[in-house]
Amino acid sequence: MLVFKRQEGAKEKFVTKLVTNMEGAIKTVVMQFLSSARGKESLGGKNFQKLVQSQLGNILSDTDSSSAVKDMMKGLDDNQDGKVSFQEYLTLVGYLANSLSEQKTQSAAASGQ
Ligand SMILES: [Ca+2]
Repeated sequence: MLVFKRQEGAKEKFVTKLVTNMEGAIKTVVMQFLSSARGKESLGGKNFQKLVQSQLGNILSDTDSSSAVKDMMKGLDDNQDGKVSFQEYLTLVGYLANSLSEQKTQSAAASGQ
C-alpha cells in the first residue's frame, strides 16, 4: 500500500533533501495556502484575492478585477461560509490542472501528435 511518508521532526531534512519536481509542486501548493491563511483554517476574501493575484495571474484572466475574484471565490465556497477552506482551494487547483491538461491535449492534437 502506498502511504504518505511523514517528514518526522525534520523540517530541515525536507528542505535540504532533494525533492522531485512533483513533490516540490505539491509542497508549494500546500505552503502557499498555509502562508496565505496566516494560521487560520480558511482564506478570507482579502487573503484569497492576494493569493490569486500574486500567484495565479499568468494562468487566470481578470485576477486584477476584485469582482471577478469574488465571483470565483463564491463558486469555490462549497459550504458557503464566505471563506475558502483547504478542500475548496484544492478545487481551484484541480480546475487549473484540468484546464492545463486539456490545453496540452488540444495543442498536441492540433500539431498532429
Ligand atoms: Ca467555505
